[in-house]
Amino acid sequence: MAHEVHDVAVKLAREAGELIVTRRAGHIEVASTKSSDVDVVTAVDKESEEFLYTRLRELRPGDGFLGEEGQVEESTTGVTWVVDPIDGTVNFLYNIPHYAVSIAAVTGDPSPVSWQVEAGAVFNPATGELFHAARGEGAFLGERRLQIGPPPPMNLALLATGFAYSTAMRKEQVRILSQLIGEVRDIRRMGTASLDFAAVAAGRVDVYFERTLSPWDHAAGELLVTEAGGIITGIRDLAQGREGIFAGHPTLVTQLKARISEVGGDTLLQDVPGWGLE
Ligand code: 2AM
Ligand code: CA
Repeated sequence: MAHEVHDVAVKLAREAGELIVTRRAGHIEVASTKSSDVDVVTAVDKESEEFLYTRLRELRPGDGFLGEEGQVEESTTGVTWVVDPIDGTVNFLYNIPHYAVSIAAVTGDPSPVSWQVEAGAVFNPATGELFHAARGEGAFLGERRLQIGPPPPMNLALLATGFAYSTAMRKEQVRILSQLIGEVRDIRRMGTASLDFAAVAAGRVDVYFERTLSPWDHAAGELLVTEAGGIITGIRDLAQGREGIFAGHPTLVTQLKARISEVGGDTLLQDVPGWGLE
């Protein structure tokens, strides 16, 4: 099963990737905004999602679908496709070559609390890099197998993170980072969650932490990390998800999680005043 859906994920990530990079050669403008003025959608996000939805209906009739731009289909087979048709939309808008199509096949209820990720593909069409994994079969960049190495001490760790679209939440995140910046090698904010997970799997950063992500931002990325020998966990004793997600070597994740808790970075979202997103 993992193998079958893996091949579909890879094929469609490439196809949708080719579509969005071709569209990027033309004029791109913001079509609408979502949670806030800076949370943008272009016509290409919608086109890419529509394309993936249609292709999956052809290739995998009966499977469910959960896409960022609103397509939802219940599964009758037990498999659901969790899809971000363009992850890193702001990078896409500015033509920064760091955006991706992220596709995962999950079984069980398609929610991070309960899903099992069977396969995932994260394709950056601007660089041609394809990260992919099937459950139990390893994570790969192209043909190269990925394995997370021994963890550096925290003061030599490169930490990746991202900011929410809500202003109140961003201010809170900067407050936390102002504590951590003196305690790690450096911080990266690259703007594309799925590629942050891929970077952890590929050893390009040591550890990653972010809050307020949605299921399509991390479904495929999770499997890249766990198949490369890392762990995925949430804040406090919660499952990974909207409240928070950590990815990396188990030792480093445990240390970072404890430190973030010490500086108050695990306050529940509902308790961050005016955090502003539903
Ligand atoms: P997007 O480009 O598909 O919107 C930026 O930190 C990364 O997190 C991007 O991958 C972005 O996905 C994703 N993201 C989506 N919603 C977010 C939110 N509410 N807060 C933080 N990051 C979000
Ligand atoms: Ca998106």
